[in-house]
Amino acid sequence: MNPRRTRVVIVGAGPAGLLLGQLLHEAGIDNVIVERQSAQYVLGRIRAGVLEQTTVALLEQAGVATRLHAEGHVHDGIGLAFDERLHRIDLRALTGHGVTVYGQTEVTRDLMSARAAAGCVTLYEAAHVSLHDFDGDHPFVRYTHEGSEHELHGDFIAGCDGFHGVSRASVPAHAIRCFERVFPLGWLGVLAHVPPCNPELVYASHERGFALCSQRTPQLSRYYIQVPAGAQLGQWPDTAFWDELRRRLPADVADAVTTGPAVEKSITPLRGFVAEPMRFGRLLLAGDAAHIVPPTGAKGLNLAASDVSYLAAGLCEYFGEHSSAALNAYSSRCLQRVWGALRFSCWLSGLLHRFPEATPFDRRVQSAELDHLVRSRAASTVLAQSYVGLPLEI
Ligand code: FAS
Ligand code: PHB
Repeated sequence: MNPRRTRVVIVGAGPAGLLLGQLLHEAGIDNVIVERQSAQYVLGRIRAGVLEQTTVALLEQAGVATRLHAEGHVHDGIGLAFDERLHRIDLRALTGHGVTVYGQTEVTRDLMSARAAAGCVTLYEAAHVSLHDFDGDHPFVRYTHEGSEHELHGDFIAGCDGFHGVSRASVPAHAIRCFERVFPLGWLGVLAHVPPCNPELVYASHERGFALCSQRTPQLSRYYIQVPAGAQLGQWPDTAFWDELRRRLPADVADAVTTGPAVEKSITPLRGFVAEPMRFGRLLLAGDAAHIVPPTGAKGLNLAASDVSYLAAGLCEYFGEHSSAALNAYSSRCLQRVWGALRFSCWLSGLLHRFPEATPFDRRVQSAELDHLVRSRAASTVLAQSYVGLPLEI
């Protein structure tokens, strides 16, 4: 039986939608998630791998951090590789914080399990989702589920349906302003059941292009190499990927790379995108539905979490104290953090990648910037502060 009414209708069961649903449930606020895909499909998407301490704290608040603490790995530093050398940025010494390596897939799995245990309603494989009357006081969502059409009414709609979702697309053009920068490159990512080549992540800047050595567990590694915009997976058999990855790493790091069959391989275009504002009456956007950041700074998932933190606080204040102050401040509060993350991610992307239009002069400046970054404690501190993430101002 599909419910007809709830407090908050959440569109999308990715990390943003699931985390919001869990925080609202913990606060006693009824919510229903409407998701286009199956749960298996959602879990099959391989995405982020690095959690800021604020995201870890949010997952603890949501009661879903047990496995994260048991299986996640706290990293106190990251490596920057260039000019055939590996330099360590000591995040913990510079900021007092590290980051936690724990895949988005596992975060999603933990949130799905908690939601099912709580008996909250998630309507998977809901088709033809449409949003209605969110500029008034009685918004609702229409959708098809198991062959029948349904309406779900609520006090608010949370658009957590990602970059290609229906929520942002439902906002009239005159009410929204979008900002976008598309980089002329993408990331070819490979997930393989092989041990990581280095105890911590390695961001490599090489004349052939950027490479990233990341990981999920001591037996599961995630690697990326920069590819031109429009590159096709068919051009990259596993052997070609591994050869190119190793060419872009310092020899000792390359020698430590264990190759193996790709269990997942995908290409992600690099773009920055922001929709302003993030609230339209009783529709509030969160996560990738409102913004996309280049994955270089490992911010996408963490921004989705901070949006949700602000949104959950605003909805709790609305339903608990009959005040709209926090909801009225939601968009500006999120956007300040979003643009700060974009500043960092675009800067780091510009520093580490090779751009076709770059002149020899540009490349010398890029090298000097990398050199300065590892020689200057002040410069390393600025990088480390942005990478571990700033506190949430609730
Ligand atoms: P999501 O896109 O994760 O979830 C949206 C959900 O809404 C999906 O389940 C979708 O099926 C559903 N949906 C869509 N349309 C719908 C509709 N009409 N009706 C109902 N449901 C609908 N971030 C990093 O920090 N590091 C990375 O390495 C990284 N790699 C990425 C690789 C790829 C290919 C992509 C696309 C993103 C990557 N990101 C990365 C960013 C990513 O992690 C996002 O920030 C994160 O998934 C955001 O979560 P959500 O906002 O929940 O959006
Ligand atoms: C990942 O592990 O997928 C990952 C890690 C760090 C990044 C981007 C992606 O900056």
